Amino acid sequence: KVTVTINDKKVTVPREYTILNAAVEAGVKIPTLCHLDLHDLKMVNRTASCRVCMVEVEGSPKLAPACATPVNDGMVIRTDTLKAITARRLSVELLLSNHPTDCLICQKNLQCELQALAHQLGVREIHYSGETTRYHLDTSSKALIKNQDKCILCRRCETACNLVQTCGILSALNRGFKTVVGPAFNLPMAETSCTYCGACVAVCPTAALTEVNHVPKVWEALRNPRKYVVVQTAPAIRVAIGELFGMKPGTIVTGKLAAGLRRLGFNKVFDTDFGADVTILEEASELLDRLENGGTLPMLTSCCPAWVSFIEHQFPELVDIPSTCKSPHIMVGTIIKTYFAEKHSIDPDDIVVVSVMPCIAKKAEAARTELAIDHRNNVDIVITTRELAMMFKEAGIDFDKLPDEDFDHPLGETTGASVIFGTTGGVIEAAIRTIHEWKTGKSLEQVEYKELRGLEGLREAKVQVDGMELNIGIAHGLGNARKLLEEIREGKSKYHAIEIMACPGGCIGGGGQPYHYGNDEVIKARQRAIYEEDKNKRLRKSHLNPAVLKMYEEYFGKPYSEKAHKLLHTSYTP
Ligand code: HC1
Ligand code: SF4
Repeated sequence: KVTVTINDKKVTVPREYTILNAAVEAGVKIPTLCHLDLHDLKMVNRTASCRVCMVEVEGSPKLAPACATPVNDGMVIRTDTLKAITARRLSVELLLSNHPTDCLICQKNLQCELQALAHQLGVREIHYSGETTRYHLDTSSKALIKNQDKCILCRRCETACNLVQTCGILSALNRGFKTVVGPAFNLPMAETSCTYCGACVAVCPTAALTEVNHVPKVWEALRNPRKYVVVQTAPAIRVAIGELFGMKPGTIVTGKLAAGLRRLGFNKVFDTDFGADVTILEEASELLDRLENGGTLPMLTSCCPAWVSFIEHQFPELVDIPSTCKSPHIMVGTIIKTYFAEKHSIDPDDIVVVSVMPCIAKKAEAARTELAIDHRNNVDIVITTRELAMMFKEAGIDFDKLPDEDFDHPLGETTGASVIFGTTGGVIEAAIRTIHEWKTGKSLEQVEYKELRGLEGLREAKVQVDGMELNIGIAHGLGNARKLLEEIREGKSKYHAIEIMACPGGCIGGGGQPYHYGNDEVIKARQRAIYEEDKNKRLRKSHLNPAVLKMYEEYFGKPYSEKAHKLLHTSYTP
């Protein structure tokens, strides 16, 4: 331990701390911009490129960046001297001098960290002017927009894409004033192996990387009297969207969410969790089939589209190992345009399915032609949690005053097993609950598998099921997934089943969720809320969902039937 003094306050901190870490302990706020430290998720950006956190260290003629300067015993630091304040303002003004000031119409308006910093420092004038750089807007992808004009070269996206996700798409090109961050040869994003995981979008402090905005398309569908517009919402939305209306992270707003969607005018408000329950029935059947009939092992979960795209691009020889199940929201879309449409005599061509997802990769997934049935996409529009919040605001819906309402039935009836899909570890826990009861024929009393929970990037557990020991692996973050895939490729994997989610934390940490601004307590609070929501559910096992069982009886026959295969499963393209 070492003792340092910051603004006259003494603190004793671990030796490996930076001045910034120590300042937090001392209760002294140092502004930052490029810095990012999601400690538990192991996403740390310490490039010290923005020079906003400059502080004075006694005895040193030069200012030091607090984020990248280690503490020493006896160090005396001041963050509030005229010299430090002037340097900070200078850095921000220089950034602003080459940054568009169209804040009013920017996708990140009021959510931009550069804007917030300029406000915090009281910047009212930019004293520098000179050459500015202007680039072409990259709208090539179906999921994200890259606006180089708004990039401040903080390198957070590079850290997320290269160090955490190991995708290697984004890096600095050129030198000096001409430096840009982009794919090799500055190719359009759609021509790269980008998985659209959105990890870069989640950490970009400005609007240099944002999701493609599909809100206008939803309004257009809702305005069209000939369209029957159905919405479904992912498990992770209900524990996060409240943050955009001033609620604490981890506030569960399931009832308000259903009520708000109804106010927007959707014909039906369904729940993706229904599809998660169906996924479990299909995926558990598939795993048992592979275990009992010598199929390919380990089986990998397939609900995360960024992860699917990652395996297709980077491990093409392994595309036969993920489960063939379509993801839950695609299943719900399929069920709406087949079972539900037939039952209610609605022409599927008149139905518009809108998915509200915490994820930007779902936008690209919904457009995949191999998921279509009779050349018809099952999900027509995907909007993120943030986009839905914009719609509520635009419609003047006072979200926190909404009453609690239920989803519409039958595709709104769900279990706790489907809720936990929203966090890392949840899909496999849900599957085990069902496999256990199916194999033993006995009711499982202890449904919470604590050994599958947590935020460690790679976790494993042995689960006993009817005398059979299942080795389970869990990875979240594509860098962690890569490690498990390399083991499989080398024939060294000991697992029977593996859950993979591309986003650190799982869907709760998705690239379409309210920004966490580098605070991993936000992700932890959402995770706690997911488990609490599961606890509050009357039914906690997918195979007991009465609406799902009724649908199988009326339409699919049984899980993993030929019809289920045709409509609810897919294949992957190496
Ligand atoms: Fe997810 Fe899923 S859990 S992928 O993480 O399997 O996006 O929330 O909707 O489809 O159910 C996301 C979340 C979501 C699907 C489900
Ligand atoms: Fe990299 Fe994911 Fe961003 Fe694509 S979406 S550039 S893979 S971090």
